Amino acid sequence: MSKQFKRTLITAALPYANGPVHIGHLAGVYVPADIYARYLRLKGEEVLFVSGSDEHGIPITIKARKEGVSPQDIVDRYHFLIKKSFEDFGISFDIYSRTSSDIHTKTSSDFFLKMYEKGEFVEQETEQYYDEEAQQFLADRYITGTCPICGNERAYGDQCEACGSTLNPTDLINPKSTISGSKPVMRRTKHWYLPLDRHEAWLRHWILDEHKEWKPNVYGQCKSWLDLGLQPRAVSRDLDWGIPVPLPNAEGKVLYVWFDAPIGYISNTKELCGQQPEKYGNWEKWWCDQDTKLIHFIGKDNIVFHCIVFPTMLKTEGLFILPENVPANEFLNLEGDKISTSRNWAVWLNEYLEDFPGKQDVLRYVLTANAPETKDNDFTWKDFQARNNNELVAILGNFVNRALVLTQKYFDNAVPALGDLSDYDRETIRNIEGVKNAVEQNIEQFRFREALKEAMNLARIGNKYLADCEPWKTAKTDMSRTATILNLSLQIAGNLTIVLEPFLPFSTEKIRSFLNLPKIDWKKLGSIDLLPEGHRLGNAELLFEKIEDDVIERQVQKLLDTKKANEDSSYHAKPVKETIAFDAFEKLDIRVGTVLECEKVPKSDKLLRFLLDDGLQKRTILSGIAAYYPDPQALVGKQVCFIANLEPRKLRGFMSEGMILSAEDADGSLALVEPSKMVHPGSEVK
Ligand code: B3M
Ligand code: ZN
Repeated sequence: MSKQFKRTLITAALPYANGPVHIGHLAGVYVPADIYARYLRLKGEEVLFVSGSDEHGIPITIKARKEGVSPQDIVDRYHFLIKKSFEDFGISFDIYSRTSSDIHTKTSSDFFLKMYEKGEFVEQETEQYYDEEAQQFLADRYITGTCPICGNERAYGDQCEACGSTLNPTDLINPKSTISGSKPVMRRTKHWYLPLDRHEAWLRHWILDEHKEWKPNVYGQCKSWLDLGLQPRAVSRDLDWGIPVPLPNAEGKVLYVWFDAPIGYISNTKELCGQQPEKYGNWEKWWCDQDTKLIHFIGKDNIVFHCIVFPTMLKTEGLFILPENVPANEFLNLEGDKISTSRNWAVWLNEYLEDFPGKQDVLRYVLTANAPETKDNDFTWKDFQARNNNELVAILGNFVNRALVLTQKYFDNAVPALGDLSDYDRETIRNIEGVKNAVEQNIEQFRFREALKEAMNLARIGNKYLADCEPWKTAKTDMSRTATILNLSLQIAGNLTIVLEPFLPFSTEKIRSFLNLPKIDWKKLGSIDLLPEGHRLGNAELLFEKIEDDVIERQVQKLLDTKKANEDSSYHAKPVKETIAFDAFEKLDIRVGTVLECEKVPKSDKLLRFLLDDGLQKRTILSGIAAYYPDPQALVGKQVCFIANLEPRKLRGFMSEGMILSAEDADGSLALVEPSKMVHPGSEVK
C-alpha cells in the first residue's frame, strides 16, 4: 500500500533565461506538470505548482558577452518573455519567479552556510585555467582549442561539437581564452565540494530499493550513476555572475548554478507563502512536512541533479523532505533534428501564437499525444496538422457540435428528458463510467499520452453513440427516443468538460460556455446527471477548425529557411584580391540597362540572351544564369548592371557586347544585381 499524502508540491524545472521557450520545453516538462496540477486541483486536493527562471550560469554570461550587454539585461529580457509564454499556454503555476530575487539569494546563502557549518563540504585546491589578460578564471566553455580526438580547431573545454567527445579543458591542444584570445595559464584556486561519495549508501537504498516505481528511464539513469560510483562535485565557481559564496576570503567566487537553481523551488515557495499566507499557509508546510508529496517535473538531462545531487543537499541541510517521484521525460526533436536554441532550430512559443492565435490547445494536444515519455520523439508539422484535423476537429469538435446542433434543432436548445434506456444505452453508460478509472490510473503513473487517449475515447464513444442511434432518423417517428439519445449525448459532452480540463483547458472552457455549465469536480466524472432536464444551453461555436495545407507548408518553409541560414552562416567569403589603383577602377564602364527582351539561347542550358536598352542604343549580352531564372520572360522590364566597355565576344552565334553583373551565393547560385530604384537606362554605376 503506497503512502497517503495530504498535499502535493509540484515543481517544474527552472528554464535558463537565455532565450525564449520552445515546444521541447512544453512537451518535456511544462505541459505534463500542468496536466498533473490541474488534475489534482480538480480532484479537490491541496496543490502548489512552482517554477521560475534560472538566471545564473555560463550560458547567460556567454550570451551577454556576445551581445555586449550585462547578464542582468539578458535575464530581464527573457524572464518576462518566458513568463508570458507560459501564461499564454495556460500553464497554471501558483508562482513563476526568478533566481535573481533577493529572497533567493538569502535562501541559497543560508542553505550553503548551514551545510558548511555542519561540515558537509570538502574544501579543495585545484589548478584551473586562468586568463591573465582578462584577470579571471575560465569556465570550460570559455576555452577553445584543437580537439585531441578529431582535430577540430574549435572544440570547447567541455566538449567537441564536431565529434561529440566530452573533454576536459586540459585535453585541448593550443587552448585559447575566448574572452581575450590569449593563451590561458594554470593557476591554483580553492573550491567547496559536495562529497557525493559519502552519500552513496543511502542514495542507493532510497532510489534502487524504495523507488522501483520510478520511470524506467529515470531509474536506469540513476542506477548507472550509482554503479559507476559517485564523485565529489564542486558547488562553487570562479565567476562574477551568481550568488557570492557567503564566506570570508571568497571574493570572486559564486555558488555553482546547479547548487542555487533547485533551491529556487524553495525560495519561490517562500515568496508566494509570504505574499498569500491565508491561501497557501507557511512554506515549511510544503517543504518540511512528511505529509507533502514532492514531485519534480524535468527533462532527462536534469536527472542526476534532481535524483542525486539535490536530494543530497536537502537531506544534509536537514529540514527537508525528499522527492517522491521525478517523472523525467526524454527529448522532443523537430522534423528529425535535435532542437537547438543556438541554431534557432525550434518552434518558439511566442512565434507559434503569432501564427496560430487562439490555438494553444492544439499544440498542448499534439505535444501530449506525442509526448517523449519513454523515448525521444519527433514533432512534425504534418503530424500536427493530421492530429488537429483527424482528431480534434473530426472526433472531439464534431461530436460536441452535433450534440448541440441537434438539441437546438429538435428541442429548442433545452436538455430533453432521459426516457427508458435500451441495452445499448446501458452499455454506453458503462463505457462512460469506465473512462474515469482509466484516465486516473494513467495520470497517477505519469502516463499522460495514454491518459489523453483514454480521455479522447469519451468523445469517440459519443460519436459512435450518435452514429449508431441516428437521432435525426428517430426524430421522424419517436421524439421520446430522440430525447433520450440527445440527453445522453449532452451528458457525454458534459463529462468531456471534466475529463479534458487538465489537458485542454481553453477548449473545456468553451464547451462549458456552449453547455452553460460551471467547472465540475473530477469526482462527478462518469455521471449522467450533469445537465438536468430543461437546462438551457448556451450558444455553440466551432470548437476547432481545419488547418489547411498551405498553412503547414509555410511552417515547413520557415524551417527550411532556418536550415539554409545555418548553412550560410558557415559560409566563408573568399579573400580579397590584390589592391588596384583608382584609375584601374575608373577604366571600367559599369552602367544600368533596361531589359527589352530575354530568352534562353537555343541548345544551351546555361545562357540567357538579353537585349538591353543602354540609353544610347539596343545591345545584346549573353549571360550564364539560365539555371537560376527559369522564367526569362519575367525579367523583361527589369534593370540590370553591366560592363559596357568589355571587348565584345562571339558566343553561340551571337555577338555578346559586355557582361551582366550578378552575385554568387554560398551554394554557387547566381543573383542579378539591380539598382535599388528605377534609373535612366545608361546611368553610370560608380
Ligand atoms: N536551468 C537546466 C535546463 O534548463 C536548468 C534547470 C534547472 S532546474 C532547477 O535544462
Ligand atoms: Zn572532436
